[in-house]
Amino acid sequence: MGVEMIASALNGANAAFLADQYRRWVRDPGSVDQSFATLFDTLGDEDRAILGDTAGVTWKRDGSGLDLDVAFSPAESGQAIQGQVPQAGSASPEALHAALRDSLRAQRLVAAWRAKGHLAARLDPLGLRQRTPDPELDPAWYGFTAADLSRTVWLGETLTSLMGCESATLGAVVETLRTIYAGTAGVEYAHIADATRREWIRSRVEHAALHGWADIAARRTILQQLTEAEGFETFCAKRYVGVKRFGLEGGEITIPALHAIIGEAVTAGVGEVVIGMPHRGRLNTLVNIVRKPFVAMFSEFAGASFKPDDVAGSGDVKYHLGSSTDLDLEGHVVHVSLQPNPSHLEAVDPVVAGKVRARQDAAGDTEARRSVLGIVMHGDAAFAGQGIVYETLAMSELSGYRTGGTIHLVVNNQIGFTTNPCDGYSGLYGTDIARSIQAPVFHVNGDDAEAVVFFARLAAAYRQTFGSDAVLDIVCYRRHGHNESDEPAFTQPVMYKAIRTHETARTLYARKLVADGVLTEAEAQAGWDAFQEKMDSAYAAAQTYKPNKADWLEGCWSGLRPLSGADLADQPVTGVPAEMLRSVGAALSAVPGTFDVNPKIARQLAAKAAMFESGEGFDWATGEALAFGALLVEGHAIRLSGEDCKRGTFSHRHAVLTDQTTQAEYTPLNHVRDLQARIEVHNSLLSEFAVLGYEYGYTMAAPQTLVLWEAQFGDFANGAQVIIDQFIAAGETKWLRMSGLVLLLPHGYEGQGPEHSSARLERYLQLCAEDNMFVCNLTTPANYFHALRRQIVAEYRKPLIVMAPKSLLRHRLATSTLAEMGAGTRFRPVLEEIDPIDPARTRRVVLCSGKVYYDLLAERRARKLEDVAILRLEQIYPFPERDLAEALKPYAGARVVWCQEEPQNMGGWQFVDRRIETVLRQVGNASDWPGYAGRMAAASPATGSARVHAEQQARLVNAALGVA
Ligand SMILES: Cc1ncc(C[n+]2csc(CCOP(=O)(O)OP(=O)(O)O)c2C)c(N)n1
Ligand SMILES: [Mg+2]
Repeated sequence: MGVEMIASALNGANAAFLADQYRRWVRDPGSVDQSFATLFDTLGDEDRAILGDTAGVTWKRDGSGLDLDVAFSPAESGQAIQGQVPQAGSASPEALHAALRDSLRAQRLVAAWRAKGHLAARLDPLGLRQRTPDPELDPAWYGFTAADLSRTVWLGETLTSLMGCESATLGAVVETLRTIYAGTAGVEYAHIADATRREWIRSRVEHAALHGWADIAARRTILQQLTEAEGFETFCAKRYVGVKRFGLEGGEITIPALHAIIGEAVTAGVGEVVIGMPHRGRLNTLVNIVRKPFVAMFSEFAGASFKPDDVAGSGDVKYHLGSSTDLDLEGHVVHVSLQPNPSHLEAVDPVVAGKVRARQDAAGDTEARRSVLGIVMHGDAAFAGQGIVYETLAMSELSGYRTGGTIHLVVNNQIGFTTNPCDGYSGLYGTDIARSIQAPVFHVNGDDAEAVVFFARLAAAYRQTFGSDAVLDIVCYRRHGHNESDEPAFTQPVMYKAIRTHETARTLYARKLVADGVLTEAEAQAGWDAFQEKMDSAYAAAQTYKPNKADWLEGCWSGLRPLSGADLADQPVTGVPAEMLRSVGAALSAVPGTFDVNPKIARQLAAKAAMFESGEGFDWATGEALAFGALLVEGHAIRLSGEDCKRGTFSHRHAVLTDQTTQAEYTPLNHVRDLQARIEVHNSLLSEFAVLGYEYGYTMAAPQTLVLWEAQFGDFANGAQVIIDQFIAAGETKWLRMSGLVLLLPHGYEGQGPEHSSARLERYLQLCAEDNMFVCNLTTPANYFHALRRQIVAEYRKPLIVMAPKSLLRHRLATSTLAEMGAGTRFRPVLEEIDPIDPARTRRVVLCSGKVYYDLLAERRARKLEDVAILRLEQIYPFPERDLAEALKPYAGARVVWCQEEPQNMGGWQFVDRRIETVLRQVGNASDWPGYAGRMAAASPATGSARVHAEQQARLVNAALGVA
């Protein structure tokens, strides 16, 4: 309709003239004749958009001047036809109508190619995967016939940016589009809503010649990097036949791509790069990118450890280990590290992001966040299948978690173990999830080395420009089986038939360079031989090589040391002078006069002030705030993140207050005194796996910051089980990487049903050995205060798992005094009887942990029992054997009973029973083993019925106290 109207309304004008009028009208509606103004006013959105594009009124050059932005030179295209813009009135209305229709249709065609051209790209080096041609990329879809291809169409600015002219034959336009968008790279960027970003990509992709950019030096460098990548794999295959290394063969171009990303980023100011990656090609990356010495690598191949013998630790297989180095890239020094990781694919993604964030914070780069770059490599199957990929992507732009963009490099070998892509994901590409965060995705054929390097640099430049994630999907193949002893032809016979005759990326590239006269065949061969010789000598040296130091307590970790047995014998002093606590208290109970505080919060602030006046009645939240405040005053930053943790799930924390008029936020703890560290509290996205992984990653690079993750309810942490099992519990012994991360896991049986009762204490206890972490089920704010401070005051770092309270947050008895946190005080792993119970007359000792203590205490007081003592085990691991023995000694004649709320197969019982037994023997107690009072073994942690809960709870309390 619009098209017809324009054509007839013009009556003798032409498309170019029309576009010019439109351009003027957009700038100033009064500058054109009223009839045009009326016409343009009545245009529909789509026609207006097309006309706008044609007239070039929406297209803005951003002129950022990156050298990737190779200036377009029309001479290069060879197909461009300089269009003649006919003058108004020089053609018949019919001809003008036809020309205009051509223009508008061709516009749609161009738009389709920009959005969907990647579907026609030749991405598979094996040429096996063919997509059905997309009709929207065919001129016929728009009504053009084969005869129309030779007709000149006028496309104005649209074509200038593509071909350097305003008109060209339709055939030439299609050819140009095909060359750019359907060559060896497919660019997905049309989904990006921000036009500036789209234009940034479009202009670079359309203007830059993918293959013209590399000079001789650059081409020789790419060949050298391919030689090193392939040379290393070849050498390992020859020397270590059948040894598992998850070789990179078929995807060697990954190494030049990594070099390119790092090089581009460093030129743009990046000083540090943190890499995470899976098994595939890890050894290659270690030696060729992170510069792990070949000699160290080959000594590990020979079975030697990665660490000196006098450093404890169980170690890990070599394709999980990390390493780091300082590289000097043409005068720019960059620190590059590769994170260790477990087999669990993609679990390292958020860990890398968290570590990057910590390094940025340490550098004071808290706004732009460009100084430290995270690169995460992925297998194609894992990227498509693992939910943690999405969770990590989803965090990337959030204020508490952003890192200025991560570069994702997918080593897309078109297979996952034995699984074909058609069974690996739904949708178009295995990378489709990245579109959900507006990330551009560059798919590149791994056999086109220069295209891969071009897009690697483009991804890095995009990240540096916009501070957002970008994805480089290198489509390659896996030359051998999943690992070195696997037979791929069982399941992929056709693919492997093609692979057997497919030449390596290095061979292809070397031949190309020889053909282009960049170097001679002899030179290429000499490069290969030189590298093999280098490895031969490293191999020889490896036979006697011994690592002389472990790399774990350097840089920001210096000053810390591994935990020793003596550390557990005596708790460090974690109390602080009362004046310091009071100064924190003053900040906690006040808001600026201009702040419109919620009236209920105002009452809470007054209650806090009263605590400090009396020195008594400190509740849980205040104990926590005091621990935080004292650390901040001492110069330690704090980072707390989790779902709704600013306020606190149970509305108890209010670490960040909200102005009732302006919604402005105020964090009292950041106002204790002028020179203090800062606390950051972040409400996280609704994820456990990624957020816990992220905070763990943060602790990797911030040993002097107290980092806490809080679960909404404790058992939601099981969504993050991989981080707990593979990183938190075992990271130190496997990789020599300490973490002081704190997990706050709300726990306690209060009738709220199966999922809101238990934080699955038993799971953590099962993971405890070799003093790998603290597991506490605390009952007093003071002990919580000390446990938190111990995380930083100690000279080592250990994760701390806290079964955190719910009802105890407001329990009248679950309070502490200021004196219990004062100078000289410390954490108390066992709390003894608080009532005047005479040990000599005590018939029964109930040993318990956590909230059930208060149920027992209340019942004993109600029944006025005077021969039952109640002791609390505040720290369950490391098991405080000596403290427990001290506490039990006075009750030699009493029966000892373990009481827990959890079912018998859960909670602490199965972990503590034998340990208590040992202590009973030590102190010569009358009972040889502890009795059990708790819920019966159960499949589900708790009943859904509040009534049944109450009955069970009363029964177990009575059983513990030995009453009916
Ligand atoms: C979370 C997880 N599940 C399963 C595995 C077992 N596994 C190891 S490699 C692999 C296939 C990975 O395929 P892809 O991601 O494409 O990487 P590629 O080996 O092809 O490089 C599988 C299933 C694993 N390591 N981690
Ligand atoms: Mg794969």
